[in-house]
Amino acid sequence: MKAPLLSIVAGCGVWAAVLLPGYTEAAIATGLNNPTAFAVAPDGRVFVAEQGGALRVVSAAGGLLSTPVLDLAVDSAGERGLIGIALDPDFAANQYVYLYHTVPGAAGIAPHNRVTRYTLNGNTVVSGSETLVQNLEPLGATNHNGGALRFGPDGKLYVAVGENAVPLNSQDLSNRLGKILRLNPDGSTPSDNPFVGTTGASPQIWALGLRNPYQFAFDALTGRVFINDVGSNQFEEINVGGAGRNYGWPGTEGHFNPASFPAFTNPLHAYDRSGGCAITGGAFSVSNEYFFADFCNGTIRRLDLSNNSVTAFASGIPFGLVDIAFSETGDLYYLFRGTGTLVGSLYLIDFPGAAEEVPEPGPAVLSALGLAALLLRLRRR
Ligand SMILES: [Ca+2]
Repeated sequence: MKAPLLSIVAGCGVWAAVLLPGYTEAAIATGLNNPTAFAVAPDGRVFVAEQGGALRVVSAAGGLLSTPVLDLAVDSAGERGLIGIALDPDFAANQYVYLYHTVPGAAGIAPHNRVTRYTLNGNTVVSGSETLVQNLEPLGATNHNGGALRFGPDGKLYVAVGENAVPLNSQDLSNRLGKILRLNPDGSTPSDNPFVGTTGASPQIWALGLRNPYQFAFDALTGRVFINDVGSNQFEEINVGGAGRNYGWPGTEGHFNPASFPAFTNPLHAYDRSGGCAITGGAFSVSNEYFFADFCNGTIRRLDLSNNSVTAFASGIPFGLVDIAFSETGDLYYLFRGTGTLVGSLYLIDFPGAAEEVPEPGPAVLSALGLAALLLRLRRR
């Protein structure tokens, strides 16, 4: 990262993550109030969702803008609230941002999660641009909402939905709880979804058998998708996404004998409570690795996808690590929710060496324009 260009927040070095030799970190923004998720724009801005409903902007130069883009009225009880964000693959042109948020209950209406699209104009929202994408099921419990939104390389909007603390929802195709949904960006259902035509099934379902898929990530280089499913009292899972796959909750948790559960797909990696308590953010590097974070023990680890071995990458981050993603320059952001006297913050871990000159492609695919820019940039070196 080009450190001199960044406005590093002074006086907030309240912890120092333990990093591998050669790696350094810096606070890019502090003062966030219970942040839950973030998205990196092609221009280097970072949009951060706060649970209470505000969408905040971290400028490309670093530093949190004082005025939110918008401030939604949400139900933020328990794990509800503004808990997911995605930028349109064509964000630079259309300025579309998609948010996953809990609509408060009202007379005759139970609280429920909703995906809404807004159009931005700079760091403000275009008045009247609010567009409903999808309303989800009425909620009972306040926990297990999922919330992550991602665009796939197919241009579809994938939505992670928790089982709302009713485990049997995850195996029930008649509702969308405990599933990954696949939608057209306008909320309509793609005709090639796996359960289109299955009697009694919601055609929006793409994968099932998940408990609380808080975050998931697409690999921009290969198109594969990994789903991080928060476990109950046994294992945190990284599952390889696939149309129609069933990841087994609540029948199984963690690895199992396939002969016993032939309908289920084993996780690629699972770890027990000695390795943390809740898997949160995941991000693919350009080097065939998958980085993943744990909420409770403040670690970011990396899964080497050439041999599925896991090694430590960062530790010593306080309780409350909620999301990670690579910057456009191939460095790694992590989002800390805040706990006690420690305020919510966005940090950036600088990757040394040549890797920092290789941009991590955007959330969907490396566009022709992006490829041209990359080639131009490499040529200039
Ligand atoms: Ca599972």
